[in-house]
Amino acid sequence: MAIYTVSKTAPVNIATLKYWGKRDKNLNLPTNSSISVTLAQDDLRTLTSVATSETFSQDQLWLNGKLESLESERTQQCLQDLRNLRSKLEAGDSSLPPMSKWNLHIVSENNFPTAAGLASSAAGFAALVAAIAKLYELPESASEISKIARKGSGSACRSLFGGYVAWEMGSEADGSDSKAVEVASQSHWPDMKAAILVVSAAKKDTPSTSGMQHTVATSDLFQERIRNVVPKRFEEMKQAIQSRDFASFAELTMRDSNSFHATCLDSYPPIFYMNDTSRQIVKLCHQINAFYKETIVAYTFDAGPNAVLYYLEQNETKLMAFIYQAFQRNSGWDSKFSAKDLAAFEEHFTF
Ligand code: 2P0
Repeated sequence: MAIYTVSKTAPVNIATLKYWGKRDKNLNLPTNSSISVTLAQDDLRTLTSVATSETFSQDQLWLNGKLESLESERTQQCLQDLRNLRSKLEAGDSSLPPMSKWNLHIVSENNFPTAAGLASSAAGFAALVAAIAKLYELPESASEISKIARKGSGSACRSLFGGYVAWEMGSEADGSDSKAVEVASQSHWPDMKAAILVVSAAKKDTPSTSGMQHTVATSDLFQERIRNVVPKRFEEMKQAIQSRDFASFAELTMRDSNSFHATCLDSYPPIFYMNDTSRQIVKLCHQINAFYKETIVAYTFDAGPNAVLYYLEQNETKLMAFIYQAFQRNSGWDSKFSAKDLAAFEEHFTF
């Protein structure tokens, strides 16, 4: 009996305009559109291999070497949607093997520690859905397939594309227009780099799904964010990416991270994702930009304390000089950058 098998990778994506809030929990429909940058294929990514055969007696999943349950409603939804599309294909071509009726074996591995507090569900669901879509030879576009990944985890829809990606929130109640689209390919702005500063590897204490529902239900500031802040920012950020305007991209990114965390703080009781170290990093980035009299770095924080810094490759030495210095001087992040410190840095480094 034949076994059909396919492998796919999907990288982690880091939002620069944050998804936070659902208007439909079951379909994972967001309250606002979002934008992200997908990391390169050889950086943080999930590799998923799928196999199907008439002989497999049940669906099975091995995640990072461990047998895991496939029973979650979200996963079942993704599998069902993919099988429905395959079934339609089979109905039109009787020469195709009837894979839609067969069980799947899925092996999925992250090349980064799942416990490092870095978003893994986005890459995980994107790789799962992309691998099965390829196995089933589905003709649908990446945007169409992204709608299935979205049901697994909202942010997963954006990892179906490389480069700069928008998740358009859509307006249909059935989610048929809530999908990811490419804003620009990675090669459009290839010198963009991301550095991840792991502040804490501990598991976050408020999971994203319940955290965002709590914010939607209790924060007044959140209403202002989705009505009056994000729609304008969505257009401005796409424009900044298209015109490779780093200063604008960086300011919008930092403002949006701050806005998202402000709505968390405005939730009642409040949710804290950033910690003192995160806030030191925010301060440091602003000091670095002030020091160079040019915006060379942007920070962003997701539902946890770890920082992602965006910068252009040509500014790497300028940025890292400060980052290493901050670590060395303080054996941690308890840094206070006085004017004297900054003057000393200037003497110390030739950029
Ligand atoms: C984002 N986050 O845009 C935002 C910013 C976290 C902060 O997407 O419930 O794991 O699975 O749809 O996608 C994290 O939320 O939530 C997230 P579900 P998801 O990247």
